[in-house]
Amino acid sequence: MIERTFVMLKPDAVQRGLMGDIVARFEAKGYKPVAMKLMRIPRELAERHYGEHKGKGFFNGLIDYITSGPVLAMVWEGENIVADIRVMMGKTNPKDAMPGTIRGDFAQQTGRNIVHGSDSVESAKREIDLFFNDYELVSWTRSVDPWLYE
Ligand code: DAT
Ligand code: MG
Repeated sequence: MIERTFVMLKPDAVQRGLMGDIVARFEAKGYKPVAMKLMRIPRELAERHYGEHKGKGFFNGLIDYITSGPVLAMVWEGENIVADIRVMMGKTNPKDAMPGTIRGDFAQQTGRNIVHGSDSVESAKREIDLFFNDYELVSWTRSVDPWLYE
């Protein structure tokens, strides 16, 4: 199934100059970019995005972190992409993330784990809606698609 997922490179990824490395992994895998924007997340949007964690001990720190600088908000498309990008990201705590994963290769602490990816198709729809207008989602045909999908 071709799906879309919401991926966000967090302020530490932007500050550390890792955007290109991470985007390159998704491109190399053959995923198709559908939307990208560099933005500073308003606090209210951050709280809605992470609504499921409201009331937890780390919530305020998480909101401070995610609003502390620009993020790269993106939508990517591909076969089974929602679950598969979670695998490419690695475990939430980078200490448990395998080498070869984004968090395993580039991060050390849960509170600085550099990347967000939707955890289900439903979450992806909700998060894409939160961050992007319809006109910002680009549907396009790519000439290499027959070399990725039979
Ligand atoms: P994920 O980002 O892997 O989907 P999550 O949805 O459980 O993980 O949590 C969202 C973010 O909140 C996570 O990327 C980092 C932060 N976080 C989660 N659990 C935490 C904890 N126990 N202590 C500190 N930060 C935490
Ligand atoms: Mg999550």
